Amino acid sequence: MKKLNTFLCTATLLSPSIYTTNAHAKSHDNKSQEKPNVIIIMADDLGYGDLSCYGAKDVKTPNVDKLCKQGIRFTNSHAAAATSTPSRYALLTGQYAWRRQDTRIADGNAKMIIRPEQYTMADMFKNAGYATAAIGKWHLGLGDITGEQDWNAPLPCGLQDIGFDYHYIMAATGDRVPCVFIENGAVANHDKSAPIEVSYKQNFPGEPTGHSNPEMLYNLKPSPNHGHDQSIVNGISRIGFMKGGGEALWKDENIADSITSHALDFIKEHHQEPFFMYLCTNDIHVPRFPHPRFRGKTKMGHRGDAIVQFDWTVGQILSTLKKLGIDKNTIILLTSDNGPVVDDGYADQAVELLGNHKPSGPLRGNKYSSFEGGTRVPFIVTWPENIRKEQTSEALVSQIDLFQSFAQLLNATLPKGACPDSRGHWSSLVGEDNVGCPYVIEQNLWNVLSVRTLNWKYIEPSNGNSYMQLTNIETGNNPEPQLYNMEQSFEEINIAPQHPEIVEQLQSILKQERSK
Ligand code: NG6
Ligand code: CA
Repeated sequence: MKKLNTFLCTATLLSPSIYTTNAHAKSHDNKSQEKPNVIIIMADDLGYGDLSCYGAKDVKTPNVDKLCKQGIRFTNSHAAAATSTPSRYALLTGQYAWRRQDTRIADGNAKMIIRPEQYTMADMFKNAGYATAAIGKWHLGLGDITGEQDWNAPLPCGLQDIGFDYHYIMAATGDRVPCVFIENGAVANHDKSAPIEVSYKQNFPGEPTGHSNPEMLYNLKPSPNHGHDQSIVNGISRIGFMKGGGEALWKDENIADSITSHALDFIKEHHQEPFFMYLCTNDIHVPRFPHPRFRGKTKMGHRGDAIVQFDWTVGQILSTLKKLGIDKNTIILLTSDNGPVVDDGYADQAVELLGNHKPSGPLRGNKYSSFEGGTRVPFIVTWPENIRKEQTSEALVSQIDLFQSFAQLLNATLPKGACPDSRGHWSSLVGEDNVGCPYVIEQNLWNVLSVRTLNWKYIEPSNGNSYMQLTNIETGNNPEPQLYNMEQSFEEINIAPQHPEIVEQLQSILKQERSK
């Protein structure tokens, strides 16, 4: 049974004094419009150093920079995990993904990982009277049973069961089948003449793959040994096997346009009521294959041009909000699900053309890693009506805390057990507190945990490889405990042997968290 009891979960507005975090809040005649709209713009694999407002020189992101100037740029901001599925799970549920066994990078035919009885951030907004939408990359499973979805019929369990009124999503990633959009629980633009079948076990008889038919890869070829050499869609081979799709199949060069236009439509349709939009771009995940109008905008090839395409999406959102006159009372949070990676499976020349660009800026490690580059991500918060512009905050913040922080904004009463790991830090998000939370926990690809405080970083010992050859990434795995003084130098010198007392303190935080 669905968990929602709207009587128990009513959420009311905070008193105006709490809303008015700075002096210039405006009054509205229409009561419902006092509630700010909330848009989370979640980029994919965008690194701490990939935006010009975070120091990138070889790619210009004027729209994100403009957004950044309108509010607060956070410099010590973290995703809960170094890969997509656990990171997004934590954000939407307020529960650390490592508490569950089934939250690793999901296949495109994974069952819905967030179960209908779980209370999500979208449920909270919906109960507070918001129109809610998820648009773009999903990657948290669909349907009731893994591998058993009928992609030619409405799915039995979907985002409508976890608080989203509307969704237009990619089931998993651009590099995983099925390569179609799902709109409100069914394949968008479904083509009856080409029924869809999906398998992550075996190919369908007679269907070409990147492995057996490399001559069909007219758009992108896989990098050796990564395994993106299975079904071919739009001249690009993927992870997993699919058959059919016909007219419904996406064209990679149009994905940003499709996601953006659906986001703009949702905003236009709901601009007269409060809305919550979870907008997840496909950019800049692989396969990077930006629209021709963005090609050559950087000297970094598809990876750089995909950043420009991401920036365009942000610009479209900003100008639409402005045109509709709702920009001032819209909160935008722009962030990324995990750190950057250069070669993540396709021969798109990202490595060869990288030049001096540093996707994770000054940080050590990249996507997948326990080092900061894995989980420390861009994080910009704006709300022109109530947040002072041009601020930089060093507060320690994590995406896990967004749920409870938005609950503070909404003054929401949450059901028992909701968002168990999320802590309310609204004052940090609006720039009133520069310290943030006492610690954040981060998870790498191998489920190794780290504890980050304002000054320290502890990485627990593990037996995994210290280096991921495929992606050329330092994993942070080490059989010895690691301790870094983050005030002095990022993660250069392991000083665990010199500071057993601090190691012990941070270990006890982990132990305590694990035992919850
Ligand atoms: C990895 C894929 C990578 C990417 C990642 C998910 C291989 C070798 N690599 O397993 O290409 O798809 O999963 O990325 O299969 S994420 O950002 O969605 O977590
Ligand atoms: Ca990602």
